Amino acid sequence: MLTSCPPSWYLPEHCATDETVFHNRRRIIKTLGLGTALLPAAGLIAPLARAAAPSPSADLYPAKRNSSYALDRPLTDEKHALNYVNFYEFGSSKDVAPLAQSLEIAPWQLRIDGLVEQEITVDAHDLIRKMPLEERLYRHRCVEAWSMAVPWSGFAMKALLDFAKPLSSARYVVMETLADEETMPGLSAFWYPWPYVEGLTIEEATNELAFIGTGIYGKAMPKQNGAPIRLVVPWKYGFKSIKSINRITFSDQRPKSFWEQIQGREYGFWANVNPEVSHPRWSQASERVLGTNERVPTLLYNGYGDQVAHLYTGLKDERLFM
Ligand SMILES: Nc1nc2c(c(=O)[nH]1)N[C@H]1C(S)=C(S)[C@@H](COP(=O)(O)O)O[C@H]1N2
Ligand SMILES: [Mo]
Repeated sequence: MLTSCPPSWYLPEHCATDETVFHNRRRIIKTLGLGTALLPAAGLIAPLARAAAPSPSADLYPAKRNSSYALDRPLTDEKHALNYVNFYEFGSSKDVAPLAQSLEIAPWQLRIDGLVEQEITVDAHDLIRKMPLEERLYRHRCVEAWSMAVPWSGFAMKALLDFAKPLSSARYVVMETLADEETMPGLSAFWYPWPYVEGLTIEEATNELAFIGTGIYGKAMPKQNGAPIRLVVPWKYGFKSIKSINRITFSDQRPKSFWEQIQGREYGFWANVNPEVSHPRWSQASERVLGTNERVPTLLYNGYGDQVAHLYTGLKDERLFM
């Protein structure tokens, strides 16, 4: 999306506060000094050992396929979906799958707080075991104009809301990714507003398509794809589908998402797919299919208009498509 250098044309809002300047100094020292020297060891040796440990919920897969979610195109070859990833916590290249093996996914504390009947911290693997797991085939469209079609395992996000019991005053679900400097080398890019944050309205989160991904290709979620739990919202650009969630907050305030904080002119809250609304720097009319590199036309709401278009009828003044 952006390069790994601090964009000279933009000062992220969070860099303007004194407190952040203080934290950033620590990170600069880490980045320039010892941190860099240790990267080969921390980035390659320890992760290999951790990668060997299977997920504690690995026995739950494959989950039964829900045939209501079928596709008009072939599935993407697994090797592409698992090795061409966006996960900025591990770096800004697409090749971070080996680095992501340093993520420690068990135990995984998931905090549920804000406007809920009772705030709670649960272990993600215990939660997954209680949820109605199924497999769905979904299209995925990255804002960078590449796409894939993959079999996700997981459960309807509605089931998570039923578990969390938000108050009627809650209007948004705000999700955060773990931000751990020890295991996530991408966090040394101090100019990004960590932790990664995303949000949906309650209406979006309870729409039947909104899915919590816990696996892919009939197996527990690989670390690089957002283990142990991530969001999957296929009618929106891929950056909305936040990985490795460790906090879910119910709020009456609309959150400012990670990419919106970095460059609000290019990335907004709604981010619904629309081939007719260009990104300020490129067209969204077509997409490159991972694996074949074929170019195919992009579809409004990524082809899911029947299920979701009604969510936006009263919101004509909003920037729905970026
Ligand atoms: N925490 C976090 N979540 C994230 C990202 C990220 O960098 N960090 N990248 C997003 C983007 S841009 C895309 S396209 C998808 C990619 O998911 P995949 O690697 O499983 O295909 O994850 C999204 N979720
Ligand atoms: Mo993306």
